[in-house]
Amino acid sequence: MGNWTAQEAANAWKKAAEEEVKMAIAAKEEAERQLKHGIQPVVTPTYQEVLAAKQRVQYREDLFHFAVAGVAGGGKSSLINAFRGLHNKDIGSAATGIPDTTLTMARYGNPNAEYPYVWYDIPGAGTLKISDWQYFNAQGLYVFDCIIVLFDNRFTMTDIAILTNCRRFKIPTYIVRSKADQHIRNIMEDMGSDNEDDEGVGADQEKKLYQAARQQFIQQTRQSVKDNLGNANMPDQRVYIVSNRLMLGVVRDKRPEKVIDEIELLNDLIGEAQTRRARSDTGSFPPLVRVWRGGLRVR
Ligand SMILES: Nc1nc2c(ncn2[C@@H]2O[C@H](COP(=O)(O)OP(=O)(O)OP(=O)(O)O)[C@@H](O)[C@H]2O)c(=O)[nH]1
Ligand SMILES: [Mg+2]
Repeated sequence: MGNWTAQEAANAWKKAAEEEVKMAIAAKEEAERQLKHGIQPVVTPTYQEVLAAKQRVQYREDLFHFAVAGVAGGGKSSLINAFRGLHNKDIGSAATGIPDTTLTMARYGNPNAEYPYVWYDIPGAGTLKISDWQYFNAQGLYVFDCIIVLFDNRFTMTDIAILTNCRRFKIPTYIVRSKADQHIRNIMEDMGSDNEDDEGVGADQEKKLYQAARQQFIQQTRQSVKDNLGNANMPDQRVYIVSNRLMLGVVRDKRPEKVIDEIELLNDLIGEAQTRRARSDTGSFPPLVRVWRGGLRVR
């Protein structure tokens, strides 16, 4: 081999090395671009992982497993308590109100063991130091039968990430906005309500203000979810607007006034469980009216 060919070989080698570096940079840039656009690497759990995740959550074929996911402090535990007919301070209820209360997944059966529903309060994605898609898989969220994505102030990319993952695993999802009572009160104050005088002269004015604030809150919530889903190229999906206390009232058949979507959410969730059961043909969930003591009445 002469000098020239050695030089040529060296050049070829150098060129190949450069090419390799170029490709590595391109791959890195592509990964970063995808990251920036919230495109997640597709990670499919293995059969063993699914089994382990089911074991962790004590999955049972004869139960319907609802998970409530969302930001820390958004009202997940409070909503689960309401679904179970419990006040936040009742014995057996999920702890609420302490920042980052729920750091590990907690499981809550229905107080009446006869009812085949079980609730999971899962830690907010923001409370853990892992990315959105790692959150979904790390928490084993793919084993749940239905996932409620709860948000309080902003419908975020984290919420979108959960919905995207649910689509991948064909898990039915419900988008819920919590604390409607608080949000409406805030808007009323912005509109000039003094928050007093429920009776006298100002009562009428307050009622009108309430109606206006409520209308505005509902409209803004529906629009912002629609926009956010659209921006993320997700199909449109209903958002259920609720307050925990009114949800509790509905569950306890107190027929509270001022409900927004509480009754429909409860109905639709139970319907979801019943549909699944009908599909899998392994028996049927109790009819709606037997599910919660007192039953439900649709508006
Ligand atoms: N006004 C109002 N307050 C609510 C509602 N839901 C929850 N809260 C309050 O919001 C605070 C947080 O509620 P939690 O249920 O603890 O929220 P969380 O999402 O479980 O919080 P972490 O477990 O810390 O992630 C508590 O003080 C609740 O009382 C609601 O619908 N209306
Ligand atoms: Mg909690």
